[in-house]
Amino acid sequence: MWTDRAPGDRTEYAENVARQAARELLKRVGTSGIDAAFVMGSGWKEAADGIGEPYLRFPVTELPGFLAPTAAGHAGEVRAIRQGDRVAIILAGRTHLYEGYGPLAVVHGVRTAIAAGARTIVLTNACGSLTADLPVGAPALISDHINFTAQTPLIGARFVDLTDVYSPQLRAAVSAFDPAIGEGVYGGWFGPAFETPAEIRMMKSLGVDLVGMSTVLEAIAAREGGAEVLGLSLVTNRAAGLAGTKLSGAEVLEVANAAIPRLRPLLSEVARVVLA
Ligand code: 8IG
Repeated sequence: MWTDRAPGDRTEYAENVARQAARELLKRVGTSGIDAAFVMGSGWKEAADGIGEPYLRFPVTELPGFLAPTAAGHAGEVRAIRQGDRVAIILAGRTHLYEGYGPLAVVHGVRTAIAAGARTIVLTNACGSLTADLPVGAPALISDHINFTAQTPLIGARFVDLTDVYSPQLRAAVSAFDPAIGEGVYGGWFGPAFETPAEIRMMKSLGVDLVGMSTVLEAIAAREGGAEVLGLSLVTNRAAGLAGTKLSGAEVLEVANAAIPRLRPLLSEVARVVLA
């Protein structure tokens, strides 16, 4: 449904599907609106209970426009948590560009959350690191991004300011809670192949610190929708050519599991801040 639309009407079409999904979401959540959404990337799902105990969970494919995720470690589940009279949803799993459904499918979760009222979008991911300052196993704040995908979720004359894509206030709150947390520029890569060592050298020279295959389009869609964005990465590998070894999916999940004890309290604090 996301790839067969004529140019020109596609963003409006996507917003309509998001409004339908939001209506269905709110029926189930049982409130007139939600306050925040957490998108859980690889490695973060297991730490998501730090956000709170869900009072509701269901397969994301039960909402209009959502696709069954194909990437390993992505369950494709919607959860809802309450904190006082605030509500957040957790999207455990996301659609990636490399799955081939296009940028509108990639940002549908973000658009749905915003159509349901979310003013804060927390985007998490697993990524590679280009710098020893952001070591394997550690979480990092995304300070800014470079979009290498040559894709955009915005079709039409939608000129969105991207000066502070990743909220300085939310970053400051996380840094105050975890002063040791690092911060870096995230390079968004189409995938699914990792970069070549030459591509990593190119990125390094352009100021990239972290590299992954998600987040950038969702952040753009969130800013267009007027929401604040927090970007959290978990470094699971050194980028291609920087370690002596090749990149493997198993290694990623292993590192992610070991990081759970550090990610869980971080997510608790983020939930406390964004649902205050
Ligand atoms: I996990 O090194 C993970 N995702 N593009 N490069 C890119 N995506 C990634 C990497 C990486 N590690």
